[in-house]
Amino acid sequence: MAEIEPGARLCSGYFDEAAQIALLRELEKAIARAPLFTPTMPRTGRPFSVRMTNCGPLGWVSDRARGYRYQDRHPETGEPWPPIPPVLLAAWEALADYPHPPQACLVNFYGREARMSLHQDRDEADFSAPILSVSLGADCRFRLGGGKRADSSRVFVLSSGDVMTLGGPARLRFHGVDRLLPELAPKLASPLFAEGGRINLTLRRVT
Ligand SMILES: O=C(O)CCC(=O)C(=O)O
Ligand SMILES: [Mn+2]
Repeated sequence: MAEIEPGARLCSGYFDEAAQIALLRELEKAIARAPLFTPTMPRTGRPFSVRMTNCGPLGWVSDRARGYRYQDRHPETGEPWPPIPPVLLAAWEALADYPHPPQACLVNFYGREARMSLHQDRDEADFSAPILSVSLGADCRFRLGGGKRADSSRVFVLSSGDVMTLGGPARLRFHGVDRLLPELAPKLASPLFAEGGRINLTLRRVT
């Protein structure tokens, strides 16, 4: 576990290949119940380049009419989100240093061209809990900025099995994904990665 910036910790290879494959099987089941959807930006209605779904009591969603928010139902099926896979709860317990379990697990699916622009995670009522983020699949260029959008930023490569936590002084730092890197490593066998891509799982306390 390396502290890459105050409050930002990177645990490279936290999940070994067997654990990554077990987690992927759980995600295949979760996505069968709660299909990936394409969120849209508040006001403009512009589609995100990532597709998303969630696990847990609450899920993060966004659309033109109602903007960024958490809700307890899938926006398209109207069903509750599937439970957070136990291996992710165990990772939270081991790494989050927080006395309560996560309430939301956002699942971001990045196709080869997807990216995520610089943003803060600030739709949660309580910033005392960290964000815990797990990478699966293709490597990406992850950008970590400062507390203001214009602050300088640094790029880190996140690889399959890596876990990053943003807590304390890093909890509200801007961050984003510039792009995926060409896949040199063998792909994880999963129908989800038939055309490559990356999955990011973000565990959060919400209320
Ligand atoms: O994909 C990532 O590594 C970051 C995802 C993220 O920042 C988010 O979902 O808020
Ligand atoms: Mn984020």
